[in-house]
Amino acid sequence: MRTCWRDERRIVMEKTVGLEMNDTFNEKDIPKYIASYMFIKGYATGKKLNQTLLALSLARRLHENQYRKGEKLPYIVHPIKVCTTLISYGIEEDIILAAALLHDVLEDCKDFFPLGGKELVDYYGFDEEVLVIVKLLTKESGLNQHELNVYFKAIEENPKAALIKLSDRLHNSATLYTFTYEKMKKYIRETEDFLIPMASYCKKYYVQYNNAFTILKTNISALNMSAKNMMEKHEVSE
Ligand SMILES: [Mn+2]
Repeated sequence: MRTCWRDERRIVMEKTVGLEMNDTFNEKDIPKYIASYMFIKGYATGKKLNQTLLALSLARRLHENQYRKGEKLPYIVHPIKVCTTLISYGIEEDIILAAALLHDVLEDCKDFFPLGGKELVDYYGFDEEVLVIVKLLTKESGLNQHELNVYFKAIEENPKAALIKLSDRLHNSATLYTFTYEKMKKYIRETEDFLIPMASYCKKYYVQYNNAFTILKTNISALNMSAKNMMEKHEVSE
């Protein structure tokens, strides 16, 4: 009998990083993400987005038992949100949606990637471009201003990475209340200095994604503005 594409991947996956396809998932977490998980699964199945389907199940396994800081939500809600936001803004490219689902795995699941991410291509069969995008999005901690600038500029030169970065920022900006005061302030500043200019640049130069960049820019700007106003009020009343 012919083994199908997904069975082959499954065998490869079990052999390499010790992830078992029949692993059980934390029962209490499942209701918190399953609806949007199934939405992506249905959407990707209907459109035959194989990289996205593979990314969806891999991201779920890799982020299992990780939680969003300050929120009691399983971490996978975040990459899922970043992906569904892009779908709702009209993005339907397999590579982009797959990379959106995997955008935090090299940063947050290092133990599974002793080769630094090559595993995504060599073992899991992702397109080289998915790896390129995920690597662009992976940020070392403790970067200085110059390094940050280099990091954001490199993303800006790749419209697919930029779409994911901005969708990521939109979700994080919407959940800023989980941050400490200092971190919130830094984040708002960073959004102003790097992300909003990035959105303006991309909107102008990547016409094929103009619609998505326009909505991202509008929404991020609005959230950032209201967070900033709130913080200023707080400072005045101190
Ligand atoms: Mn993220």
